Amino acid sequence: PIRSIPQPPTRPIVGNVPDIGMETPVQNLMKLAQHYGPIFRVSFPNRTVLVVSSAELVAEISDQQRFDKLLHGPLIQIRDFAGDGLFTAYTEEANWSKAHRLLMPAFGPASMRNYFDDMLDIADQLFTKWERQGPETDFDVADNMTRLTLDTIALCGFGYRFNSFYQREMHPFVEAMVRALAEAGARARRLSIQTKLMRSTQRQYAADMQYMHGITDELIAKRRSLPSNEVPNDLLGLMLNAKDSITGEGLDDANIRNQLVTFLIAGHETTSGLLSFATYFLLQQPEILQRAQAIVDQVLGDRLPRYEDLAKLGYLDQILRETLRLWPTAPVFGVYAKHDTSIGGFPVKQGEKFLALLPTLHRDPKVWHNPNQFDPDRFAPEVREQIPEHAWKPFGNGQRACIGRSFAMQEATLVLAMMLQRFELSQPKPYHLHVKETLTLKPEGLTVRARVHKIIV
Ligand code: MNH
Repeated sequence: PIRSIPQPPTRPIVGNVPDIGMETPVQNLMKLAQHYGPIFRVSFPNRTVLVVSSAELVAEISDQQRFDKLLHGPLIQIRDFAGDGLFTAYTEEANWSKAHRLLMPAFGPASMRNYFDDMLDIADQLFTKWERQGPETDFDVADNMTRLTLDTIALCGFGYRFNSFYQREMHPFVEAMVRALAEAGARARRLSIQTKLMRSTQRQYAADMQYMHGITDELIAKRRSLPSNEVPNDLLGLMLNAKDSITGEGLDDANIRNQLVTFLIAGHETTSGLLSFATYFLLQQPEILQRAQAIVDQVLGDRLPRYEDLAKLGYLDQILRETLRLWPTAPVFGVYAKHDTSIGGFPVKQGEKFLALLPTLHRDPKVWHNPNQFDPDRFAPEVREQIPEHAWKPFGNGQRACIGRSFAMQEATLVLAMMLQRFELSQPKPYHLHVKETLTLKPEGLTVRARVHKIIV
């Protein structure tokens, strides 16, 4: 018998938009998935999508023979400022495969080793500030981690210092980006007539896009002014100079600008959230915090971390993976059916759109025992092979998966290690988790105090 795919009751014109809401769409979808199960339909004014959240069904839509990346509503809007950059390019756009081939070397093992000193430089700025401000200061975790990850991608990728730790306010790039991302998300849920009537919102959106483009132009100009013997061989160097092995072409100027906006955004938002949620879980579970700190003390002693130490900090890697299981900071990815097919016994038409809802996938009770419990031992090396291939997908799928995965994990492991090496962390006041959504997720309002554990020079 053909079952039909469930859908929450719809209203005229707006469909299910009221069920999804504006502030916390992902958390609302998680609640709907509790109620409607591992596949359900939601309707927007101009489209409908199937929300999929069991390991079994996500394994099916991860089959690249039958499904390809979908630019879901907000991603189409983000093309306004990220254009055909890697993240928002269509797979069949020539610039996707060209940039993918050309930029891959910047994320290979040799490059990762190269980034280490710059990552250390920025993390040291953060923790020197914590030392100087002292044990009575309440630090806003997400704010501090955002300054850190933004400065890190700009320095490693483009040799540029935002110097966020030397300013009171967050760098204006972040403000412009957060507002533009929020507006892109909101546009995807509004009727276009609504947006047309919002004149001041439109002006702000245009100004924010112009500001971000201005920053990228500055990065390029600064690089072009360097004497040739000082030009680093980094991400920006590849963008400006490398030639694609297949077409023989380089990236054009418009595409370079799009890649710069893309990497400034994709290269910091999600890693910042990961570090913030990891701090949240460590404060929640002091036994895990202590076990991690003991390992850090043993591996690092009283000296600065070195690249070779990272491989010995596997328990921190487990903590980060478990954090990404419960709160994957890029919480959804989309695919569409390349031709007529079926999943889970439901017929599927060519072009049908799907969203993989990762926080619910990552709590599938058929895969995860006691799924809401934070337990890094799930990712212990002896047991992690037993996790089904498509049950944990915080970095997306297949050829369109995250290109920055090892960059993010290296940065987050190093920062966590340095934080635990230098400080005893504590929570100034009880904190009730409040997950803020911009497109990515962050624990809003989480604060921490840091008493010196070891002084590292
Ligand atoms: Mn990242 C794609 C998650 C860090 C640059 N990233 C993706 C996707 C997910 C993702 C999920 C796939 C999205 C989709 O299918 O629509 N990324 C993360 C997470 C972290 C992260 C959870 C940190 C934790 N990402 C980074 C970092 C960089 C980066 C750091 C850059 C330095 N990510 C990208 C780019 C893409 C991407 C670029 C698009 C890749 C492509 O489609 O070719």
